Amino acid sequence: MRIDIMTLFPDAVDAMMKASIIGRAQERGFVTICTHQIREYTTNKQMQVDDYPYGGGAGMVMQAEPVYQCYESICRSIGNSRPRVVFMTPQGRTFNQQMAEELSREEDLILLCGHYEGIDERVLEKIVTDNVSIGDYVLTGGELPALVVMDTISRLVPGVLNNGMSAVKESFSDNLLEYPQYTRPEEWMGEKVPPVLLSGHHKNIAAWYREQSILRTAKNRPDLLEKAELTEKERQWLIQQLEGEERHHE
Ligand code: 6GU
Repeated sequence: MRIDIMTLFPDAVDAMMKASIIGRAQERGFVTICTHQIREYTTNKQMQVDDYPYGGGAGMVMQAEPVYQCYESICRSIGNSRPRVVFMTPQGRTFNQQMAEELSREEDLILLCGHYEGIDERVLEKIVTDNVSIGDYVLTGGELPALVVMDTISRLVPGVLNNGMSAVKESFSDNLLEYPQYTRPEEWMGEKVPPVLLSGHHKNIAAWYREQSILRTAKNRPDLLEKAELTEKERQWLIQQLEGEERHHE
């Protein structure tokens, strides 16, 4: 998969994407991430990309032309194909795992990061296919959201994670959170690892994982639990657990 990012801060994006698992995925050729400096597509001497908003108001607006020329240059460099263009904006649809799975199936993808108070609407109308936000809070620019989106998408590309299963059976795939995990030593600061995990009884261990996932989701993300598929037995068990804890706190 290839991702092209249009930004005013390509160095910041490059630095982050060189690190860790995504950096290794790039070295091994599973994903290619190319940053593009929008400023390089200005035609004025000062290389200015922003200007005052028509109608007045606070702040500056990024001009249409440099963004458009940057986009055209990317399309030319990928054989004149027209990939989806994702504009990172707090006005977009809230990003989630399902959107990541869908985007990870694209061969090419372009991410557009805005700054200042926004980008001239006319270029957005011409090139943007998807508007994506990462949550209900406002950041100063689209770079951090673009990094979030790229990290989430990249790890779903086949081959990026060494263990083929690890991207599948995981938080959100079944609307349940991950169970707690433990490693050596068996006792740390007086706290022991749950005995079932040392039992070697795989069926009991799997059942314990499932219970812990359900319990965590109920406590931390009741909104997710409503979408999870629990058996009637599991629902009854959960009610008992939560009632038991309530008594414990009294
Ligand atoms: Cl995509 N951009 C900005 N500037 N702020 C955000 C966002 C995006 N998503 C949440 N807040």
